[in-house]
Amino acid sequence: MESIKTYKPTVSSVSQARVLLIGPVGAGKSSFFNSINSVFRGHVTSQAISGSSTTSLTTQICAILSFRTYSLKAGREGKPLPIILCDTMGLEEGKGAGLDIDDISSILEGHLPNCYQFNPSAPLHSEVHGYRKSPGLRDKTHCVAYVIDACKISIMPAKLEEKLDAIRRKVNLKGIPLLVLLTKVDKACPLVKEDVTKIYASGYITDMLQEASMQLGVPLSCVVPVRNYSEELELDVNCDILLLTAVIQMLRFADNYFDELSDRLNSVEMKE
Ligand SMILES: Nc1nc2c(ncn2[C@@H]2O[C@H](COP(=O)(O)OP(=O)(O)O)[C@@H](O)[C@H]2O)c(=O)[nH]1
Ligand SMILES: [Mg+2]
Repeated sequence: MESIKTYKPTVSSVSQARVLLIGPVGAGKSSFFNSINSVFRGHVTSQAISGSSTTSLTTQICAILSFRTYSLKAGREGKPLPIILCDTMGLEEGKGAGLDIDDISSILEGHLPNCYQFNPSAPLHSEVHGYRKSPGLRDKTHCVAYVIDACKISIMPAKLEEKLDAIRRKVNLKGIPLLVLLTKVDKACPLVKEDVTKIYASGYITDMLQEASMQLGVPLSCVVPVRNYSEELELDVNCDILLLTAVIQMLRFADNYFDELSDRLNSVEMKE
């Protein structure tokens, strides 16, 4: 917690690392934000609406607030944490459903205002209220996290896989680091459900991490298992450890982005 609180991006114009969460409805994006918020609050909270059924009212409400940024604080009256989590509306399989590649691009580039509502029948254009025409480095995405349900990794629809593949290529081109949050590890393995410290001893989980790495085209070291707070009322230090490890990984990846950026700038200057 301390190393997260004291993290500072290496670029002076940026005070917070901006991490974009992308994944299908129900994967645990809102729950991840809630869980991190809970760890720093010291008790379980649920600011972001999270829902269980894809047709439930809560999910519909979530979809209305289809893009929003969440800031986190170190405790109830604490200072803002140097990380911002951006939550997107679910990524649906079909074309024309959910976020499309161009919307993702606008988010990555920092054009979208907070709480932007996507309209599937009218594409995003630069005249929408709050659209940032020339976003700064602080508005851009510094790290992308795919949020994927561990139980669904082996039954991922081909359309969704294609979409994630296309986004990965775009994200790679922009030099933005990508990691995968594998959620619901408790549901995926009874051993882990009982005792989350068994996570790296579980054969199931090892297989799932490997499968996620292969299917999504990211190195195994970029797949991070987490167990979000979902039904429980009390914090558990072992869940906290996984959650905080994921955040630290995000911050290290954001650092890679900033380093890469200054390298690119230097080589441009050298050419000139
Ligand atoms: N058991 C378990 N349930 C989870 C976990 N993460 C999320 N959930 C549940 O999965 C459902 C969907 O989560 P939500 O955060 O709304 O998904 P989103 O659509 O990606 O924002 C909710 O009922 C959560 O309580 C997890 O790690 N373990
Ligand atoms: Mg959500």
